[in-house]
Order: sequence, then structure tokens, then C-alpha cells
Amino acid sequence: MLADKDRIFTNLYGFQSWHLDAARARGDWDNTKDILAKGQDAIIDEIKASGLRGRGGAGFPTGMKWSFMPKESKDGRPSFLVINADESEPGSCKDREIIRHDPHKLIEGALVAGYAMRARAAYIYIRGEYIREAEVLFAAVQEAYDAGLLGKNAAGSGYDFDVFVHRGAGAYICGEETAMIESLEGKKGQPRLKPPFPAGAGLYGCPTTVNNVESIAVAPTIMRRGASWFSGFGRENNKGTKLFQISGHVEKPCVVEEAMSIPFSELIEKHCGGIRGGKDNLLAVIPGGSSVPLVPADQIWDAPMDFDGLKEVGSGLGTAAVIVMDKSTDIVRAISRLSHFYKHESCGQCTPCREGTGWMWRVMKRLETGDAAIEEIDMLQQVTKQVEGHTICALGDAAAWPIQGLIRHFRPEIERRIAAAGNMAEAAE
Ligand code: L3W
Ligand code: SF4
Repeated sequence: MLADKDRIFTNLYGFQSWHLDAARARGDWDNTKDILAKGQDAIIDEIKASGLRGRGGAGFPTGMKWSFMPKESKDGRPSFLVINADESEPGSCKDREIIRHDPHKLIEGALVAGYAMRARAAYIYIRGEYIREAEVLFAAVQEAYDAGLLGKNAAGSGYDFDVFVHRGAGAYICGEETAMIESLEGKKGQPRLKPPFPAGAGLYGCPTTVNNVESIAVAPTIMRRGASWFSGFGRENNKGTKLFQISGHVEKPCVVEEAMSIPFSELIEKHCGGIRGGKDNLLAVIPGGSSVPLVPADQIWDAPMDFDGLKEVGSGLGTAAVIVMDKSTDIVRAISRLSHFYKHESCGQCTPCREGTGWMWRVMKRLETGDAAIEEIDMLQQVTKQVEGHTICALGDAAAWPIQGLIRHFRPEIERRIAAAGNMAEAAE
């Protein structure tokens, strides 16, 4: 179990104040100037050496992403940092806790990361429903300005840097980085085709890096404690500490910072009081937010909770939003509900996603009650394959994968419902 001294988010549960004086007492903004004085390349090298991978779902190496930003401004174009606080993935609630209770870690991280990538400003795009969190963030940013930590000569570094907070309006798709950029520009939040990646042409056509809240908030601590300290947790390719968000059928749902690669069983037993009704009552787990496939009980129990460990069991770490389902769960209904979510949130600009998500949801609805022909299971599987990989953004994949996971692991249950509803014979005729 991660020792208290190794936790980055020391006020995750809000036992202390989030205000600047309390944050400073916890070590935030402690000689930030000295971190910046190391220089842009040294900061990027340190983050690369730490092994930090993006905490928003895709796990792209953070230092490498920062290194894609231009060292020289072309045609006088500024560079920007955009911080993705549009946390909307079902099951995810870690960025909310950071902003509620530790906002200065994020704001200091914005300066450190922004300086490293030679950005002149950071835009924090916060989910519209996070009203109280936005209030905290606005106030914390103002505190930083009042204390001279942002703005001209930020933190006495000689570098000018601004932070703007922008509230979203409730669309899940604005969490996709290019849709977020469109939304910030005042347009309808619809993903752009990539390439070009934002580092080449992002906000207002300028070089931009979009990072998740957690990725940015851990950067100052990595710089203070060193890359080797951070990379001492987890295992090769899966380094550091990580916020896990455990919801569903555990005794005590929680958000907790743990070492990457902690086995699922340890995470649940040590922090959540175990599975409701005991280990044998576990049915399945969605380990990384609703966009990754579910994993049945027998395969998840010993799995290391990291990028590679969850890939090996056919799923992914995603945002580390661990949704636990016990045997009381109607698993077909649960996945059907997720299908509705993706249908609702599709921005509609590509046909496979626009048509496919509605199509998949309608079939899933009928599978819930068994009102389907047996061949429709394979047909549904084929539709998911036609959506997956054929769309502009990852929402298409995200809609397809949970259904694929359901068919892979719970096909007998779907067939049982069809048989119980009397559609088996009709299908065979
Ligand atoms: C420059 C290249 N940059 C990749 C950058 C790219 C992006 C990052 C990762 O989706 C996933 C999605 C959700 N030159 C580059 C490059 N980049 N190649 O690296 O890119 P990518 O395309 O792998 O992922 P993505 O489109 O950012 C993110 C999954 O996360 N997810 C849900 C997330 C939900 C939230 C939320 O609630 N806010 O984050 C969970 O699994 O399905 O697969 O920056 O530009 N050659
Ligand atoms: Fe929009 Fe779906 Fe296409 Fe993404 S995959 S751009 S959400 S239609």
C-alpha cells in the first residue's frame, strides 16, 4: 500500500483548506521559480524520465507530448496549453476531487508545464456541471494572481503566464481534445480529423497541447521529488502513482491515490472494504471508465491495475474509473444503458457513429428482454466492428468496445434471455 509520505494529493479528501496559504503549507508553490530556472528542456527531460503517461484515458507519454511543441514561434504565433477538466467519462470523478481540494497543484502545474512547452497561457476547460468546482477554481486562480504567482513575471520567474478558466456546457464530446479546442474557439464542439495534431495546429490554429488535470497536477511534485522517485512506483512502462476511482458494488466506494500496478484485489480489499457480499459475489468489472470493455470476475481479481495488465485481460486502464458489478447486476441492461449514453453523446458528424450508436442501442434494448433472434448477436458484433476504427474520434470505439466485451464474456446470458423469451425456435426455423 502506498505510504502517506508518497502521496502527491495530500488534501484529496478536503481535510484541510484548499486556499493558497494552506496549499503553501503543504508544499505547493514552494520556490516554483527554481523549477522554472532549470529551463524548458530540463523540465521536459525530467517528465520524460519519470515515465508519466497521460492520465485522461489514452496514456500517451506526457514528456514526449510536451516535446512536440515548437521551440521557436513561427510567424509570431503563440503556443497554448489546454487543460482538460471536462471529466465526463461515466465512472470518472478524480479530477473533480483535485479541483475541489487541491486546485493549487493544478494551477502550479499549469505554470510549470506551460513554461516547459513555451506556452503563453493555459485554458482550463471545466465540465459545465462542476459548478462548485468551477467556483473554487476561479477563486484559486485569482489567489495565484493576487500573490504574483501568475501573470507578469509569474512566481518571480521573469516569465509571463496567464491562466483562464472556461466552463463547458454539458457535452461529453467536448472532452475529446479537438472538440474541446473547437468549443474554446466558440464553435460547436465537434472533433477535428487528426493529423494535424494539436501540437501542430490547435487552438486558433496555434501550437497547443491538451493534457488531463491529473497529468498536469502531478508535474510540480515530480519536479521537486525527482523523476526517479516517481518512476519508483509501478513497473516498466506503467510508472508512478495514480488516482483510482472505485464505484459500484464495493463496501466503501472511494477515490484513492495508489501505486500504479497495484493488483485489483488489493485495491478493493485495502481501500474499499471488499466486494459487497464477498469476493464470490463479484460478477464483472469495468476497470477504466465506461469506454473500456468489462472484465469477468475470474480474470480481474489478480490483474495489475495498469496499462499493460488490463490490456492483457482484454480491457484498458482508461481513466482508472473502476466500476464494480456484483451478481445482482443485470449485465445486459448495464451495457445497454451505456449504449444509450454513447448514442446520446455522439456529435453526429460521421455516419458509422451517428447511425451505428443508435442501431447498437436499439438492438441492445431488445437483448435486455430477449426480444431478438439469435443471429442478431453476431450481427451486432459485426456492426461494432464496422463502427470501431472507422470514425473521426474515439467515441465510435468507445461505443463499440463495451458491447464487444459483453458478447465475449456473457454470450450465454444473452442466449438464455432469447431462449427464455421463446425466440430460439423462431430463429432456428
Ligand atoms: C502528436 C502524434 N501528438 C497521439 C496525442 C494526441 C492526444 C494523445 C492521445 O482519446 C482516450 C479515448 C477514450 N503527434 C500523436 C500525438 N498524439 N499521437 O496523444 O491520443 P489518442 O488519439 O491516443 O487518444 P485521445 O483521442 O486523446 C482519449 C479514452 O481516452 N477514455 C476516456 C476518456 C474520458 C475523459 C473524460 O472524462 N474527460 O478523459 C477512457 O478510456 O475513449 O480512447 O493528445 O493528440 N503522432
Ligand atoms: Fe462525432 Fe461520433 Fe464521429 Fe466522434 S466518432 S466525431 S462523436 S460522430
